[in-house]
Amino acid sequence: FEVERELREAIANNQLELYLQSQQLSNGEVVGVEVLVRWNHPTKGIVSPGVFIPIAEMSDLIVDLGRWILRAALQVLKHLPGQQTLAINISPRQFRKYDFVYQIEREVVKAGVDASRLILEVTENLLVDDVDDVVAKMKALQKSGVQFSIDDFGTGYSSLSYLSQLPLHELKIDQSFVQGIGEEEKEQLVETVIAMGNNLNLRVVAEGVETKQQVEFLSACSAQVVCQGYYFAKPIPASEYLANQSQQ
Ligand code: G
Ligand code: G
Ligand code: MN
Ligand code: NA
Repeated sequence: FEVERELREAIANNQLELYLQSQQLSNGEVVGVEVLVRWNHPTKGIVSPGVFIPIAEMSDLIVDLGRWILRAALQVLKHLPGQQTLAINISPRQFRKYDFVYQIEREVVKAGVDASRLILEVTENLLVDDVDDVVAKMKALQKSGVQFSIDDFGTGYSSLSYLSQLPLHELKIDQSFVQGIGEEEKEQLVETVIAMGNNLNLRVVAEGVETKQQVEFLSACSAQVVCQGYYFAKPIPASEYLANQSQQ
């Protein structure tokens, strides 16, 4: 696999770059960021993770890639102001590794960051099989303070009974629902997920927020809902994000 070889070189040659997208309350107050990785390919330019993550996931390459991202992201977390959180996407194959808990704990300790500001985003499909293993790992990491978020919530196959067994901190409403704001059925779904999240004491993040109308609908559902999307900010290189922060 040509791309796989190139991707190994990319890790070794620092061609991967972390981008950050801010997450804010509807009044604009920033509460955290999501890390979105990019590949600065020497000839192809910027390659999207939507292209290379699935390739990395076909082998244990995702484990090395995941470790690189985690290390780089924890260095970013050190420089985020106040109590802002930092969210990282975790691939199922990475999560499934027997030493996943140890890997995360070790890197957190090495970086010297407050684990409770680290959020690991997993998708519902991780919960489709071997739920016991998933629950055990999440509970172990929760003891260290690490938080968990369900990404793309509403698009997967997890059951509510499994979700209720998990030590979760956050739900991220999938952007397809947010972009449906304006249509009655989608609005009802968004409203229902926000109400459920509030009842379960979870932080609710709406993804893919692009318009003022969407922000107004979301904030009318709940003043605590966190918005992430182009309306507020695009993902930008972490170096740029941190430079902007220090100017404020
Ligand atoms: O940033 P978008 O920007 O294009 O991301 C595309 C997809 O890649 C999303 O599904 C996102 O969750 C995933 N992704 C982005 N960064 C990472 C990462 O660091 N690790 C993993 N596993 N997935 C990522
Ligand atoms: O799968 P995950 O939810 O981690 O990935 C989020 C994806 O959504 C990334 O590809 C990110 O670049 C993209 N994204 C972030 N904000 C917006 C937005 O406002 N609109 C759209 N269409 N995509 C967005
Ligand atoms: Mn995500
Ligand atoms: Na998502």
